[in-house]
Amino acid sequence: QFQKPEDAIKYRKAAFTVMANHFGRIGAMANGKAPFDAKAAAENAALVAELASLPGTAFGPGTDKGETRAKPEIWTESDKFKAGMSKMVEETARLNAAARTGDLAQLKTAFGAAAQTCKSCHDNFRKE
Ligand code: ASC
Repeated sequence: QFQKPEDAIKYRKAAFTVMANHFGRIGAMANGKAPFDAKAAAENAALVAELASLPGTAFGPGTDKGETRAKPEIWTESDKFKAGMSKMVEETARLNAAARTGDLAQLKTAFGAAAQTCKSCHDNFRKE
């Protein structure tokens, strides 16, 4: 799947970067910083939900060293890490469903829940 550990590190960072971009576009609407566009929100949420499952595949053995802010706890508390990743996948699926309703209130709620799953892993598993 990955030739070298550094390829996996690059891959997961790229996946997070693209995901954060599209998540941020939804966030701007949810936080009133951009006009609500239901179609754009749905397109972005579909992308986020699809991308959410990718980075978790790239934390294999040997990918704890190099250009990464990944904390060792990812591997020493891997059940907790995997549960956090699964929670992100679940909440981004909910965000996708909420975006498809076209209802801004539902989008805001689901965005907040999804953002909390990002934050929780950053707090626990990412270095400053
Ligand atoms: C974002 C983004 C994150 C999360 C996080 C939520 O828009 O890029 O990493 O939300 O900041 O607290």
